[in-house]
Amino acid sequence: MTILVLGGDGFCGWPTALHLSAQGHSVVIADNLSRRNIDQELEAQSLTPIRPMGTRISAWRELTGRNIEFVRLDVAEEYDRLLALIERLRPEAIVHFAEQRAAPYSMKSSWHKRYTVNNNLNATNNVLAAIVESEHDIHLVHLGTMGVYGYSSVGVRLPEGYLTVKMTNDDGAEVEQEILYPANPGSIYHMTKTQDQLFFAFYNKNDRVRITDLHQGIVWGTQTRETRLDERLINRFDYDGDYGTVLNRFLMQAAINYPLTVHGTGGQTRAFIHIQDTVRCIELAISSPPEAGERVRIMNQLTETHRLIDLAKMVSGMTDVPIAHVPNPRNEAEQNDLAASNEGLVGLGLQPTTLRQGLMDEVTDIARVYADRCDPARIPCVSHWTQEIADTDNQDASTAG
Ligand code: NAD
Ligand code: USQ
Repeated sequence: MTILVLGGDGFCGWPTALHLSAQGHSVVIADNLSRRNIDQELEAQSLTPIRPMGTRISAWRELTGRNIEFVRLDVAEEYDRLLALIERLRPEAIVHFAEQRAAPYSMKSSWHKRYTVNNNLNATNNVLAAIVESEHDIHLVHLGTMGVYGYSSVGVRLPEGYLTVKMTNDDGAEVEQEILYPANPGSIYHMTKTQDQLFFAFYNKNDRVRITDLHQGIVWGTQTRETRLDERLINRFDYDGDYGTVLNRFLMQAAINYPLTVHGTGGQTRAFIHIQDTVRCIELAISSPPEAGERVRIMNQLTETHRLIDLAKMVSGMTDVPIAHVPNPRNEAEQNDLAASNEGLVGLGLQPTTLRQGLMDEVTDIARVYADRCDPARIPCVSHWTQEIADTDNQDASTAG
């Protein structure tokens, strides 16, 4: 199959591109390298030494004899080039990772809110419009988020995307309808993902575009079978306060003996998946496309759920690094329950990597090895959800100081 990977230089995109190439697919990456530019803006860098795209691709060719083409392209801004690329490649599948994905980054300022909305919504609309204009039957696989459902305790297992609701009509009769699960985003970034869902529903209904939307949990880990082959293929590892996600941050903090930064009580429950399972899920989604005319297929891409305090205790127990309850910069529930179905991907053959299997390897093989590249000044989360939260945080800091 020819597969176009949009955002294929990123944390999920790069190992996915390698994995699909290793499976024998013809893979083309399009990426505008905006994530690398954001590192410059934030004066942060991946804990792991990620190589320039040219080096990554030539190392892959040298090791495996397989070619990956790279096109530097802004999916949100360069519609004509995107369309021309799709018309040239005629891919069977497009995997869409090309969005600004950090919630804290999306909440830093009005500029960051506007950038995230403009980038993410235009990227998704452009891909869909280009698929329609190309007149090719292309399966779009999108990386969405578990965050579209929100994190309030509802007391039921979250379904995979859709909810059956019952309403009473004017004659008193009960009418049943299937709707998208009510969106409840917790950040501007998460909000863009809820809006992506409406684009998908519309293009699917109007143009019969075949779409799989994967509602992914927080990805942890760094390496996959393919990125491990050579250091030039190493995947990125974000640990800074904007892009670092919670479990990888805890692992890196443990490696440098930095008290684990639990926001508030740590009663927040979140969904998790290892990066090796991410690439496998995408492979499964590609190999099992929806039929023509089928509604958008939504699958929850997670393998387990955990309370943050339990994760912190687990990491602390393995490493003896203490836990620090820091003020929460986010506007989110202090605690929530979370149970979610993941039958779709498990049914297709996903065999989950559990957290306990790889946690300590991650500390020893990655976090400790590259600990000298860490700048501890980049660890605190300095993006506040509201001015009021920022003011309270600053007041607390000056009182403590
Ligand atoms: P990332 O920032 O590492 O990668 C995104 C890539 O897309 C980057 O290489 C960036 O340069 C590129 N990109 C962004 N905007 C672009 C544009 N307009 N044109 C071309 N390229 C563009 O993020 P990631 O962690 O790999 O996440 C990939 C996708 O998976 C995101 O859509 C994210 O919402 C989703 N996701 C990630 C996680 C996670 O924990 N990392 C969890 C759930 C869902
Ligand atoms: N948190 C801490 N300490 C930290 C960092 C975060 O307690 O040092 C807390 C946050 O307050 C939050 C939780 O950990 O309650 C998760 O934060 P996160 O940054 O790990 O994850 P999130 O902002 O939700 O975003 C990440 C990805 C995003 C993806 C999402 C999946 O960056 O692209 O969509 O995970 S999900 O969480 O399922 O919505």
